[in-house]
Amino acid sequence: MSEMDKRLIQVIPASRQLHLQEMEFYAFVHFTVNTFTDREWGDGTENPAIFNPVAMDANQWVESIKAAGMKGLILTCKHHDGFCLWPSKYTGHTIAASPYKGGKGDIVGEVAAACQRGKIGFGVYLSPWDRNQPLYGTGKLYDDYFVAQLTELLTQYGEVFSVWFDGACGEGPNGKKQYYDWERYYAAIRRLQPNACIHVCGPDIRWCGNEAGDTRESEWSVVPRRTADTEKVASASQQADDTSFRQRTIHAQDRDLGSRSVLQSETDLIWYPAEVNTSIRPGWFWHESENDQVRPLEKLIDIYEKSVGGNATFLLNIPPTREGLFHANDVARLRELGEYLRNSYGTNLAEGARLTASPAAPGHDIDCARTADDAYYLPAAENGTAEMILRWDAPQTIRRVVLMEQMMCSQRVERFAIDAEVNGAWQQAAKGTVIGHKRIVALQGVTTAAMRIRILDARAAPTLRFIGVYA
Ligand code: FUL
Repeated sequence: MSEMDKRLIQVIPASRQLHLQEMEFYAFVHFTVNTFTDREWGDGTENPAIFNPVAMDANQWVESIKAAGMKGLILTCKHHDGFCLWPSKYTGHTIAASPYKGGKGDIVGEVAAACQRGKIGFGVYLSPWDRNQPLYGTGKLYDDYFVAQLTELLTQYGEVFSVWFDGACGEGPNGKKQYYDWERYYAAIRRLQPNACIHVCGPDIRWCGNEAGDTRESEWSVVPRRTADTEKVASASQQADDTSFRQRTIHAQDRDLGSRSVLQSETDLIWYPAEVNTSIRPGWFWHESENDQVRPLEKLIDIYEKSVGGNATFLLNIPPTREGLFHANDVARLRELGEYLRNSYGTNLAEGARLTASPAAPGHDIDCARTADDAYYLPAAENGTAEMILRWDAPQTIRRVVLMEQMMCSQRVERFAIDAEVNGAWQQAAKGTVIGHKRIVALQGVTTAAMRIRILDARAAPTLRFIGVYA
């Protein structure tokens, strides 16, 4: 094994990161005064009296989310407008000042309880940028305020799997900018919810670099530490005005974050996997005019297969209406997506196949790759290659192949190919670069009685935790 390979495979995920990667697909819910003003960004001057979701039902959200196969929900507890969906003690600009439940409501509490009942994860989005809070731009005083609110969210609502820190950032109500004490925020989260991942402007999960749902062909989880640093750049967002600026993760838009050539000269490497965040509609918030613009099923399948199946997690936003319900069009689309996923990935043809492979290291034979538990196949040779062959008694028509590495051994595979046996000879049916947590390979309905997977380049010996083959 080369010195470089040895160095690269030392970088492995923390258990909170592993857990999030296993969740794969989870929901974003954008809800605030904007839902009632028909805007995407509020300016902080909204009257709380406008907020009154009369048919609010967090259980309906959770049921729809689960029907789509999602494993968690991240709620915008406070967006840039500063309005709090829980009765924070530290500001009057909250749900307690709204007519909702006569000022006695707590939507964060309702959603957290619905997630617990539905046995899915609950996560919080708390916008550092607060356009209502007079302390914004004062430095430590605003940091005190922000940490106090974080503390409320992380101590009053049970286990939290995610704290999502947005990069959008501008001036507060006094025209001042705030420079956030990120390290202090991170320390509070680690102390109060050590299992929560801190996303985007945070050290655990990186932004994929766009909001359209695109994934790179090669999403690397081992990247230079500087990739996690933030910088301030002018916002490209439509809503931005001249004074807005955006705090973004440096290099978030670079094409190649972690190939061997990028990492060669880097000495400080971290585990920092990608998350793909996008909305089921054009906007993040609900707008009546977008009821007929719910994304087509085919588009959502494509994003799912490229993100979850491209070593990223998929965070899909569904905005509730003014009533406090997911709209019927979104509910229907989520159900269709769940049905597609269950039908497509329900029966693994690899289960009935004879499976052989290059000689294995002791305790890691190829049968370990039959189920997605922690056991994994590991070839004895450390030269970065391996071959696996599946044979069936009768030809099978194959549309999808799913491969998973064992992330506890780092991300190793750099290049692979899949072949089908046609008239007694191997023909290449697909090729790819990284596998990581999961790679979904689409084949155009290849009919064959034998399939071969070749790992062509890997850091040290590749690991294979799971092989799935689907009609
Ligand atoms: C952006 C925000 O400005 C949008 O409103 C939305 O919350 C999105 C997820 O992140 O930076």
